[in-house]
Amino acid sequence: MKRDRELDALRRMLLIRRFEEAAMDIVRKGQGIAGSVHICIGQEAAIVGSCLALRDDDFMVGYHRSHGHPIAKGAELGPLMAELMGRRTGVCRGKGGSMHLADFRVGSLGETAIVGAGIPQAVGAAYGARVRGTDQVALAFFGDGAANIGSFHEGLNLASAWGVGAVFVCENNLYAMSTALADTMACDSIAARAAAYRMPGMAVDGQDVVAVFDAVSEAVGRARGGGGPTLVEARTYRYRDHAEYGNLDLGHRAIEELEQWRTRDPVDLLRCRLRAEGAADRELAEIEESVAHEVRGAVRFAKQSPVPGPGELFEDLWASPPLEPTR
Ligand SMILES: Cc1ncc(C[n+]2csc(CCOP(=O)(O)OP(=O)(O)O)c2C)c(N)n1
Ligand SMILES: [Mg+2]
Repeated sequence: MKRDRELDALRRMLLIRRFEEAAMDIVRKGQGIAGSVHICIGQEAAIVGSCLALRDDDFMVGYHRSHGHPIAKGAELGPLMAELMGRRTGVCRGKGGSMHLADFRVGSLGETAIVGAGIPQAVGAAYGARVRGTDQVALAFFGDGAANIGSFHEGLNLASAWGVGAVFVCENNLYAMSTALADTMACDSIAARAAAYRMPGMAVDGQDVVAVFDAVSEAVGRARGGGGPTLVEARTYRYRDHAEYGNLDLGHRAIEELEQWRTRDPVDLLRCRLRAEGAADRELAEIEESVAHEVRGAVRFAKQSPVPGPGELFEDLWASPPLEPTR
């Protein structure tokens, strides 16, 4: 990875972290995010390393823990925060919320709360690119829990049978809600499952953005060149609970495990690498400052935006409503 790209990776990873810290703050203070948010802090290298391997016109599908993915793909922060807050200026005009961010302008096709459901969608997007005769690649992100779901197997099977340009990136954070992967998976490698679908499987250190970028770049190159799909397993860790309601509850895991992973924090690792390569503290501090400024602006934009009115309820939906609203 070239130095400029490493600096860009740091910027994007910090954007994700600060954006999510701001979102957690809004949730805790009850300032306008309904329900919970699923925080990806700790997993930023897997997300950014993968998205940096894509072209702007490539496609990306996220999952329920996917505020970071559109950010890594280049989406504007203001409309994303506005979506979390249900505002009319949100990427889905305030009707999707935290788990349904889609920003077609950057190839972010959307997210879903149905575990594993994005995987076949990416296969469809990759197939669509072939039908249109473009060389666009479609990348699906998902968790380790999704790798035990039927749509993972259906999606990988068809992608390989049809040889489409899809890349499957599993963010293995070792848990599905409060269930440890070790308790529910019959083998200890998700990447090894690729063999069953006659595609390459790669396991990569998900804390190291450069390692992820290199692995996913190889997979994207193969997909774009007609070589078919690849499964990449990025081993990583989430710092927060499954979903964020307020205080951290480590009921299902040991604090020592969390502290151990924090010693290999993805943002810290990249900062260390950049310093070793000669980056000045001032240069890194400037990135921090501009990121903080951007996130403050996004929060201000979201809070100042109006909520959609009742008359907009049926706008932008897939089909027209069969019935008029009664009130
Ligand atoms: C089909 C389906 N089954 C169960 C759930 C409930 N559920 C939501 S998130 C989740 C765990 C997902 O774990 P993983 O795929 O590892 O993603 P992570 O939350 O760790 O990022 C479950 C079981 C769901 N939303 N959809
Ligand atoms: Mg998981």
